[in-house]
Amino acid sequence: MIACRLKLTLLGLCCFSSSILADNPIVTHMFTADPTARVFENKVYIYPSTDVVCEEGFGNNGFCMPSYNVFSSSNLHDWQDHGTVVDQSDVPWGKKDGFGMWAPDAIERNGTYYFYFPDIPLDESGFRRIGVATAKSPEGPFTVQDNYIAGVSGIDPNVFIDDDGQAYLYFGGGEKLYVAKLKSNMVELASAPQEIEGLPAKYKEGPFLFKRNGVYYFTFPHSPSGSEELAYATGDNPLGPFKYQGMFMQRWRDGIWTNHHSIVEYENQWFLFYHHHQISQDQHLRSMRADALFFDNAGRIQAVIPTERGIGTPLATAKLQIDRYSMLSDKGVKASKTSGGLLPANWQVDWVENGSWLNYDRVNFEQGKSKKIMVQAASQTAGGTVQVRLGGPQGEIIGEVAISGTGGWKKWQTFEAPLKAKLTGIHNLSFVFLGAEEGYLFNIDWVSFK
Ligand code: FUB
Repeated sequence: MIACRLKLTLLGLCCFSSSILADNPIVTHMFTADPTARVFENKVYIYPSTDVVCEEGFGNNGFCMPSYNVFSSSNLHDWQDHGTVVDQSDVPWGKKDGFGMWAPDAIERNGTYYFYFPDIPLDESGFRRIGVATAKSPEGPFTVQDNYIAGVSGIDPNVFIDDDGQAYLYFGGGEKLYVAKLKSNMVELASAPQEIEGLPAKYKEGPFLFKRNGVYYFTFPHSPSGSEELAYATGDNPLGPFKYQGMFMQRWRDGIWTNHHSIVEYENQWFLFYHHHQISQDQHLRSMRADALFFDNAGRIQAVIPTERGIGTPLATAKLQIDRYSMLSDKGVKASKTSGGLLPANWQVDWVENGSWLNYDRVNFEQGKSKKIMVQAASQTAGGTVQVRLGGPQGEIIGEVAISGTGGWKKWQTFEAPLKAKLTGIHNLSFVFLGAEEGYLFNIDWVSFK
């Protein structure tokens, strides 16, 4: 999935850029957690923390988190990894081997980008202090301020600037969530932190506030019992009090305790960014994901169900990872992880039986240049046919690719057939798998329209 990797060292500044084609999880070559997404300069930027495998004696609460990266995209499918924005070794006031760089946030004010992050202070004045780094571009380079924000002790900073220009810093700290006003310099408090009122009991962290139609939505991971669900409260003042409105993403029940999120509107659609441990199955090695988020007519956040497909709109000419499907038929097909080691992660469509299908939504055929369908497939036995349809498994047939035996379930070959329709713009596709009544037909790695 990593199409290219460039590393340039120019005048001592290190610029790094690596491109990624993403469904869910968004990043498969490293572990990324606590994603804060922001819209800057008409693109979505994500600032996640990074999880690494812990060496004995390092990190805490099982997490080993040395740094932050930044990723950007305009179609939410093709992401650029701009590399590390802040590393623990860059923080003048932080422990250089603390591995405690927990959830961050970023915001722009008057052309300066402010990056807020927790770190373990050298002066042992708290579990975490919150520092700020600044840059003139959302990608950096960021310069870390000499000291942490005085008067704040806690984790998971989140910053919101209201329409009147007043900035607010939200943060967590041992079950409670707090808010303080920030001065316009964005690095000093303008009021003492106060506990947010109106929230339900039990552990809460990861505050994220946004405003929609004049309503302040205060969202947070909450653990009423067991792992964290994503919940929210609403109010008419960024300082609160808020009224608890319930949960909008259920808690994980497969061995990961945390979830951590951000919510952003981009091109008239709201999106939820969050994390899970799908690649590693280790709750301390997480991967960021995203799905669309909707409000009902009364402004209530609708429950978000995690998908493999995610939020991007890939070009038809890309290698479409259809194992990151939008919908899978009830039986006769699976999407299995193929990577033996932890990273990079990859999946394939497999255990395919006659009559099964999958849908893969939102493929951009642009001006209609694609003339043929290409399928990367492997088949121990006789193969079969991949029928490509528009809109669903009963939709118009736009091509049929015959797959023959390749001599092994991992012996990949590219098969192709003409694309029968001149497609322009964005289409939802369906792939229907046909072949012998008995047995498995083929595996598929990717599909592309050239
Ligand atoms: O990633 C470390 C911590 O776990 C975050 O700061 C919390 O919000 C939780 O996700």
